Amino acid sequence: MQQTKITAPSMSQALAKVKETLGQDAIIVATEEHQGQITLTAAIEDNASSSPRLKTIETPRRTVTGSAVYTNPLEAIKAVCDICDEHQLGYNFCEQWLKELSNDFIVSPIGITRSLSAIIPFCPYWLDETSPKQPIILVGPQGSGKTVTIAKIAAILLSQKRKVKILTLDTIKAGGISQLQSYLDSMKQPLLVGKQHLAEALRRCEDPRNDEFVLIDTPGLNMLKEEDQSFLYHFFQEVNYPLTLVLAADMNPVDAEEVARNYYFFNTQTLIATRFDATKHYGGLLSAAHTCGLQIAAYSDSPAIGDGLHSLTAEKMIEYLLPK
Ligand SMILES: Nc1nc2c(ncn2[C@@H]2O[C@H](COP(=O)(O)OP(=O)(O)OP(=O)(O)O)[C@@H](O)[C@H]2O)c(=O)[nH]1
Ligand SMILES: [Mg+2]
Repeated sequence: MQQTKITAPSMSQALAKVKETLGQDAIIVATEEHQGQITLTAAIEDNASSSPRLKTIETPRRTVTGSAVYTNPLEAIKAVCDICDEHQLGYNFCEQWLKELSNDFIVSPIGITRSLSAIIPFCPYWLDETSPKQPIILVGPQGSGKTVTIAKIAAILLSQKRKVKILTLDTIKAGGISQLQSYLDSMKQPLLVGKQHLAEALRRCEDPRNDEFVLIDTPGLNMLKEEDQSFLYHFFQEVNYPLTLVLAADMNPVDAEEVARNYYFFNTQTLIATRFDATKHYGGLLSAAHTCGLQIAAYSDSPAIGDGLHSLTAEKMIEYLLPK
C-alpha cells in the first residue's frame, strides 16, 4: 500500500492534491486539522478498484440461460456494445466488459451475464451478511433516497424480528426529521435525532452483547460545496466504519461517477441504488460502481416503504439493460 500526507488550506484543495498525487483510487485513511490547514493521509492499494470486501456473487461460467444468450462471439460483442451505447457506459467500461466476455468465447452459446458479474461486484446477500456489529450509515447527494431507504431497511429487519436503533443526523433539511419520524411511527419505532447520539450509537456496535442494528441517516450533501465536503470530512473522522452510498439510478453517468469518487475517498464501500422505476438507463449506477469497485448491495423501485429493497444480481441487471 502506497501512502502519502497532503496539506492544504482547504478540504477541496487537499482532496484535489490527493487525486493529483495518488490518482482517483486513493482513499483517505486519516485527517488532521491544525491552524487552519487540513492534512490528509491518503493511501492507494495495489489493486484498489477490484478488492471487494463483502461476498460478491459471480455468475458461474456455464450459466447461459435467459435472454442474453448468443450463438456466436460477434453477436455477443454487438449485444454488449449496444447496451453500453444505450446506457451511456463509457469506453473503459465497455472495453473491460468485452475483455472479460472474450474468456467465454470457448463455450457455445455465449452468455453476457457472467462477464458483467466479473466487472461489477453484486452483493445480493448484503443485508443477511450484515451484523449488529456494523452500523448501516447511509450517505449521498440531496434527494437520492437515503431517508426512504433507512426506513425500508428498518422495516425489513423488523419483519425478520431483529431489533433496530435509528438515528438521523439530518437536522438541516426542513421536514427531514418529521419525514423519517412518520415512517417510523407506523413501525412503532423511536427516532434518535442529532449528533449528540452518534458516539453512543457507535459504541453500541462495539458491544459484543449488542443485538440491535444501528441505522444512521445523514443529510444530503453537495460535494461541490466546501461546507458539505467539510461535513463529510468531520463525519468521517468521527465514524470509523464503512459508509453506504445511496444513489438515484437515473443520475447521468458522468455525475454519478464523480459523486462515487468523492464518497469513495471517505471509506464508502457499498452502494444502494434507488429510483429503478424512474429510468430506463442504468449507466450512472454501473459507472459509479465500476469506477470505485463499490459493491451493489440493493436496489429500490418504489418510494413506498412497504415495497422494500431488492437484491441485485448480474442476471437481474441484464434484464434491465436489454432493450424491451
Ligand atoms: N420513484 C421512486 N422514488 C423514490 C425511490 N426512493 C425514494 N424515492 C423518492 O425520492 C424522494 C427523495 O427521497 P428521500 O428518501 O427523502 O431522499 P434523501 O436522500 O433522504 O433526501 P435528502 O435528505 O433531502 O438528501 C422522495 O420523494 C422519495 O419518495 C424509488 O426507489 N423510486
Ligand atoms: Mg433525507
